[in-house]
Amino acid sequence: AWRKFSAKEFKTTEEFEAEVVRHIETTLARSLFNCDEAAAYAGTALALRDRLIIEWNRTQQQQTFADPKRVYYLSLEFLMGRALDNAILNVGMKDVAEKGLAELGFRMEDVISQERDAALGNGGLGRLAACFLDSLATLNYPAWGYALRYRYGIFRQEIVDGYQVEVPDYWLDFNPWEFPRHDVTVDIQFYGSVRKYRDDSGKQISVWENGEIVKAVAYDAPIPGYGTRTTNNLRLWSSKASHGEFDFTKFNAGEYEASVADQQRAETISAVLYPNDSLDRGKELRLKQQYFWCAASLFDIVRRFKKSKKAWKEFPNQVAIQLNDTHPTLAIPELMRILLDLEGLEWDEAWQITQMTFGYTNHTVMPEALEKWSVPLVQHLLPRHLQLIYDINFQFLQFVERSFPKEREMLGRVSIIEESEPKRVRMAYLAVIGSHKVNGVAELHSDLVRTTIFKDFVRIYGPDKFTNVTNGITPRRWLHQANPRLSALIASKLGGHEFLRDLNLLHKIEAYVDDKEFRKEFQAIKFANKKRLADYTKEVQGITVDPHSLFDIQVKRIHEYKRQQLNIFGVIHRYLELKEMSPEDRKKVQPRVSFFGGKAAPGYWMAKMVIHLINQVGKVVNNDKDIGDLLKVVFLEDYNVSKAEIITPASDISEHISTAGTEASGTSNMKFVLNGGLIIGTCDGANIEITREVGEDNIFLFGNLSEDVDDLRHHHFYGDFQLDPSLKRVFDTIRSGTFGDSGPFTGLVDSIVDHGDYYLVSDDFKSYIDTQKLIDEAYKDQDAWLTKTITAVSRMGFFSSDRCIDEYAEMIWNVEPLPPPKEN
Ligand code: 26W
Repeated sequence: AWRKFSAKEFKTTEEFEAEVVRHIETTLARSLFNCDEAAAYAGTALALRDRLIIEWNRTQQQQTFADPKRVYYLSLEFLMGRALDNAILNVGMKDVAEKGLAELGFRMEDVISQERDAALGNGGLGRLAACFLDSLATLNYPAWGYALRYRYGIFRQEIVDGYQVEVPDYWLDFNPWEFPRHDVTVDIQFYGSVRKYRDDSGKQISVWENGEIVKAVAYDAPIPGYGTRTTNNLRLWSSKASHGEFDFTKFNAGEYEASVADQQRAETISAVLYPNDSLDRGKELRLKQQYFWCAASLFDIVRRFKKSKKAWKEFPNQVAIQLNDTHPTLAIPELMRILLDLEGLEWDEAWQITQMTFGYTNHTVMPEALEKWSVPLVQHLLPRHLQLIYDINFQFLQFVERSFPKEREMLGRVSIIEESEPKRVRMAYLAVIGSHKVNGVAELHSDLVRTTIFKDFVRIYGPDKFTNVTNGITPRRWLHQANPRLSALIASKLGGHEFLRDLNLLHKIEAYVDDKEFRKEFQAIKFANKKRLADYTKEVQGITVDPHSLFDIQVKRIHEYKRQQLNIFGVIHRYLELKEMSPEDRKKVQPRVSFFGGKAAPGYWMAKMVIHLINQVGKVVNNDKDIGDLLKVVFLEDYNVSKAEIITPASDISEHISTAGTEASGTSNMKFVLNGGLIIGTCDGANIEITREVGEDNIFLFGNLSEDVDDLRHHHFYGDFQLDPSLKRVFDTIRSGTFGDSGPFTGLVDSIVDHGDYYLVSDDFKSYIDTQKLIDEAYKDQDAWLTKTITAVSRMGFFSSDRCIDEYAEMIWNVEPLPPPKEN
């Protein structure tokens, strides 16, 4: 029914084509005679954009008039990927565009692939934020995303001689999806000092002055919902020198260079996305980014609130701000600064408003990822905020002291200020203290949040402040767009695409698990998707793989805790077994392709050596004539969102094998199962809930449990550590030079043999390779395998990010949807 909304749609193919042509000729000033795919992309994007803008403006107007409570999602990362395909889908004109482009002589797929990814994120956290925006718009929640407009997104990865090389990602050359708002700017202050005085009534006033000013300029991007006219806004801030082009006083004084240098320094703030996703490095520029973005966003939010002329106590009824990890935690003291210093509220009222406004999502319990800013650095850059943080801490510790008078040691443990040298601000504690709800992202993770890092805070605030919202993924991108043929098959059985808005409807396809025709098509789709990845692998990596093989895929950031090393050691083990098999036995072997993909943080040596090892093993195995198609190893270069859309639908098995208790949730696990692949995984993150939903028979779990990890680690040091014998053989092979110079791999091997095997690779190795054997056997029974995959897909409804967003809305934000008016 929603298709009749006229503003979003072209009525005819001709109308669409005319608009594409008009944009190519006039907006781009290009002749149709040399119209290449890049021009076709630009014309299509611009034509579509015109339709989007109408609904975008309408939505914003409606929200302004209705003035409902809004959600503001503060995330330093939004890993959006490409916009065109999604816009075409959400505007509801896939068929028109496909036909129109064909008539103009283009294949839609080729045109779509002209677009560069908007890669403003590292991995899971950034992609989650992108899925959330899609769901927020689809469910008609009045919501804004706030982030930075990085000139360089996550680096492009090239593999040279088997090593990762980072190449800058300058992505803004042509970006039709952003709209500069040169009239929406905010002055942001850094450095300076705080002057205190008493006003006539004797009230203490703090003035932050004599700082350096940098301008924040807003760039907006439309976020269309699926099957609705709601089009929300993603606002990205760009930094600029406060005096415009350059400083005229300096210029006139003959200091031309200095004036340009000032400008460049200001623009550096939003220049580049930090490529670390699990290590806090405490760099000043990163703190600058965080404050710049928080201050600009809060100013914007407060400005919008003040337009409604409501009393300050109404602020939490109008505004919900979600902190995506601790990166935006400075928003808490910044709101306090606005309320106290600029608006003149009293402490208690300001604090109550602040706490009621914020919610904090934690995405990791690993200590090295928890942000702690050095006190001298904060003092220097944000003197007023440091005072406020100390004031917040003082009030909080008083409260703790009153509540637990007999537990003095607790005060030091929970203090926002860590008494180290130098002292550091524990941002996670500040986030907990300044929010009314704290959530983890999968059940196990939320339990760990409650029992480990925030244990004391559960006692202080009571258990209700801490909750769980299990992550989800948008079925629009991760089913319909990535796997159109599977989406069509499901739609053909369910009588339409409603399941894309209500993913629980998928359970109805379980009724077709024995349906011959359905099974045939389901299997054919999987094969076609594997064929597509095989073609891609040939084209890009130059490696030939047989799509009849079992496709085993692990794509995610490279990290020791995610244990790609376990996977590649397993591959080496498999290779050694194959080598010693008789020709007879080899005939019975299930051929397999092991795909890897993912970026290593540029400074993360160990992760880079894992990439190198994978490539070296690939070189040897793939050229071993003796082994042929029995085993191939592929490292897919530069894994990103648009590549994930090709890779995800092509797995038979995907690997989610983190050390138990370390992967907060994982979200690609959900994507792979939704696309008809099974999982090999540990009892970690959302794997546990996936098991609960799809059933134990439809997933391959292995390895030690989270509750045993501490004891195992202890044992490595104080007990007698026995290296798994098969793993020892793998290490001997590496050391012997089978995969080239073993020097680069010393650290990898030593971390397990000599340095305590923190990630329990040895402890889990046997269980891992045994489970891989089970998988080989299970895969040979193609009928039973197919039954498992279909069953699993039908039970994945829970993992829609729509469910997830509804939970946030109800439990944390207390916001209601604002549906678009009926078309008159
Ligand atoms: C300070 C450096 C830094 C930067 C980013 C530390 C930590 C992060 C993120 C929290 C890392 C991240 O992406 N975490 C992932 O979040 C996903 C969404 O909730 C989860 O599915 C993943 O399990 C978790 O690793």
